[in-house]
Amino acid sequence: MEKRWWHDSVVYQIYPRSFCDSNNDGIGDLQGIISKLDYLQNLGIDVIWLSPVYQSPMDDNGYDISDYQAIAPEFGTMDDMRDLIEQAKLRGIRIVMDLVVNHTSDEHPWFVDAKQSPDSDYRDFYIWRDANPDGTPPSDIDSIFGGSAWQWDEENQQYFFHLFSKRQPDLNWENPRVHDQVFAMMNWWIDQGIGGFRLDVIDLIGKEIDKGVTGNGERLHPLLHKMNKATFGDKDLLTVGETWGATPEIAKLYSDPAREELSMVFQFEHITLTWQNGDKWQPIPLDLKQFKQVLTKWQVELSNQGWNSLFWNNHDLPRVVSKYGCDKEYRVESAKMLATTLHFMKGTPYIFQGEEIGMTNVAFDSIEQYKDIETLNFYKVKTESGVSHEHMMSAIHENGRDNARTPMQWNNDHHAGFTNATPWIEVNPNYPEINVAAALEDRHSIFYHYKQLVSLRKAHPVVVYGDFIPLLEEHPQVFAYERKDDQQHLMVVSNFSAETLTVELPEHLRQRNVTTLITNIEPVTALAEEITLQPYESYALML
Ligand code: TEU
Ligand code: CA
Repeated sequence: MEKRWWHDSVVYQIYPRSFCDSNNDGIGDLQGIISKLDYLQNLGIDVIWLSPVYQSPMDDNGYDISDYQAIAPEFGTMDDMRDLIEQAKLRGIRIVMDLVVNHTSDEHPWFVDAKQSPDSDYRDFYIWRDANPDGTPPSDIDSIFGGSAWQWDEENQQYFFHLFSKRQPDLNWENPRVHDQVFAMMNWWIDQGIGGFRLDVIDLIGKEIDKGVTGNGERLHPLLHKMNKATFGDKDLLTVGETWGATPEIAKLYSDPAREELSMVFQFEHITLTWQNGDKWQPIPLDLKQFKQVLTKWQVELSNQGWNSLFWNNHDLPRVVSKYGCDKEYRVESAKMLATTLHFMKGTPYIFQGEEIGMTNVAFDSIEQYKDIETLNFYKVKTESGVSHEHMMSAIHENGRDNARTPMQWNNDHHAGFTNATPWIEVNPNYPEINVAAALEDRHSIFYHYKQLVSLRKAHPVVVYGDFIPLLEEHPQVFAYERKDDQQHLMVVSNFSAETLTVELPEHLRQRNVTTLITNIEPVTALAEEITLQPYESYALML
């Protein structure tokens, strides 16, 4: 496999609105991020994935863009953006921009113009269709945010198409003029010195509405190849596609370097295992055996072709320690265990802001305290269709996107040091205990565990390129695997339960002295026939 710079990199995702507020208006901003670059350098990360900071009416917190080449005033100015790129570079950190080109905001000048009349030059930048003879929408495709994907436009007497909110009209990627404009915009950003792109819901741009195709259409891969050739292809940039519907076969199409599409994709198969029938509002408990099967499949299938991205959470998902660990008495142990399990796999790891200090889900009492459009839309749709308020609140506590979006907890001052003003969304009340200042003072903190994981990846090529071999596959509570290359051999063992377990080791791992690379309890120096694991105990051993 040809080595690329992102293979041994670790990416840190920033959700700007919730990271750090420099001017006390209650909203995180670019200068706030700049003020925390030393903190990120200390953690050791190589790349920041910056969620959208472009000009936007903020219907979906910036995933609705009205000008791709301007910064939203609440986040700062283009000078601040240049400052961020430069200040990050001085610390060896590259900035990956979030590229949202499945749709724009309804305030984007293209859409404003398109709406003016059917003869607009930009009409075909979007997807317009007549109503059925009985007035109903042209098809029954649903919006991912609830309701129909078709919005009736009274003035135009036509429907337009939106897979997300009605303020996020989908671009028409069947129109080559859309390609030209988007590619020019991407090249402009590349010229600003960015490190790459995270491509929002990119599996949807090959859609063919009249055939009822949205995700993974036939047009998708040729389009991405075209984008690669027209923009980042020869620029040595990291590109990661958000692809909810990817299977390993599909992921190879995107990320096999020979095909010249993307560096890697985010796949969500392990995430949706705790959603009953794919419905996040019907959460079900984690089945660890299934979880291991899915992750193992991805590790094995992409071992020689393509590249994995590794993540437990992001700005759309609940906090990992609450979801797969224990956010109460074993918060510290289980957060470290989850980190070790992820960071020793093959692929590029992503840390979501606050994960490195073990931030947890939040459980607001009232729906009024929630800000996320998806949460609010579904609360309405579901309760109107008969789902109880109690059920929805508990599903929101479990899987709502605002779990990830409460402000970053910097210290135990008022509002967790995020702002001096009233924050746009309330701080998690556990900030006096869980915050960066406390983590930095405690050499056994989750923060230092992450820092060590980042540096172990750089110190040991086997972590980056070694083969992944699953271990104890049938065990319902232990996630274990080996990593191996010609020189080095690692074993990673994690107890995903709050029980003390004794586990028999396979023959080939018994009776040897070992070196512990990282642990959340005590170092291990030798292996006998079996091992005893404390609640959430986890370690990586060099054999
Ligand atoms: O997310 C795509 C997406 O499908 C999510 O909305 C997802 O289905 C849901 O939140 C799962 O819980 C991307 C962005 O990451 C998200 O923040 C945006 O809202 C969305 O696209 C639209 O741009
Ligand atoms: Ca601010």
